[in-house]
Amino acid sequence: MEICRYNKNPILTKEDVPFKVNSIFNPGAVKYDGKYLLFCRVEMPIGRSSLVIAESEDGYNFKVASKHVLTPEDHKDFYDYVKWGIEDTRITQIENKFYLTYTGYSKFQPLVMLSETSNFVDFKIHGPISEPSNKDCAIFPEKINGYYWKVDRPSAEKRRDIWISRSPDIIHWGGHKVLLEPEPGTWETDRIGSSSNPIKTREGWLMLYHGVRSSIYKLGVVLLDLEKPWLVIGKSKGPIISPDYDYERIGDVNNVIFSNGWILEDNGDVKIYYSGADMNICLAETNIQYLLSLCK
Ligand code: M1P
Repeated sequence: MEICRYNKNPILTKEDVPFKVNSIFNPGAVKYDGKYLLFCRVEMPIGRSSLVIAESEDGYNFKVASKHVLTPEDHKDFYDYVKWGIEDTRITQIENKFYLTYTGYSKFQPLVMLSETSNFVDFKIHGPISEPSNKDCAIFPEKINGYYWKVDRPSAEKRRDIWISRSPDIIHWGGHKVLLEPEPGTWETDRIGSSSNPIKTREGWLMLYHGVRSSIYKLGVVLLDLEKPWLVIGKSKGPIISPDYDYERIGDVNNVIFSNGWILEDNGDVKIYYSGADMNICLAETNIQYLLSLCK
């Protein structure tokens, strides 16, 4: 199996949202209580984003909830950091809790927000876990060497690299290291960012990431050492999926494939939820063995 787009893509567009939005895109993904949940970003007519849940029994047919699950206004103590929107959630389950990292956007520029939930109804909002400018944060699904670990993408001057850091309590982070730099002169030369929370495999932590050249967003995959997750042990030689279809090429931002959620099934199949052109939600399917083979 290579990487197969679902033949009914896109699986969600703004017409599927029961209230007025500009677009629905960039969902975090998780399986909860036997159902597939997408934590979708909806850009409201005013141009600021909130989050809404779409739910499915089978991972293909989703129904969007009739109201938001999280809005900037819900972030009472942290409103100044999310006033212009909350965007692009990554969801990680650690034991019976789900941790959500997402971008808070405001006049202070993007930063990483953290919330937790155990039921997707009540949320404990912890607030920023980075300074600006930072985004594309994903937390590893278990402790390694006694620490929680995350990847993120700080922006400094002209640098856009993926960094890794660790925490004793998931709130306070340190030990920052550069994990991955864009490969000069290739499809990812301008910037990279982590796409998804890493998946544990026997061969290492598998992580999806996006790379950009000339504003064209594509996805790649990288393999990290199991015990020393700051070591890259393999990487796809090129993009694994690129914007080829109209629903990926034409939209609010042309030529974008962006993902921040994937789901590993018990049989090793992987559902990659992604967005085309910052406008819709699509699905591509593959499996772990194939993704690992790309990193050799
Ligand atoms: O327009 C494509 C994407 O651009 C940004 O991603 P990044 O800063 O990582 O390059 C994000 O704003 C993302 O929401 C958007 O889909």
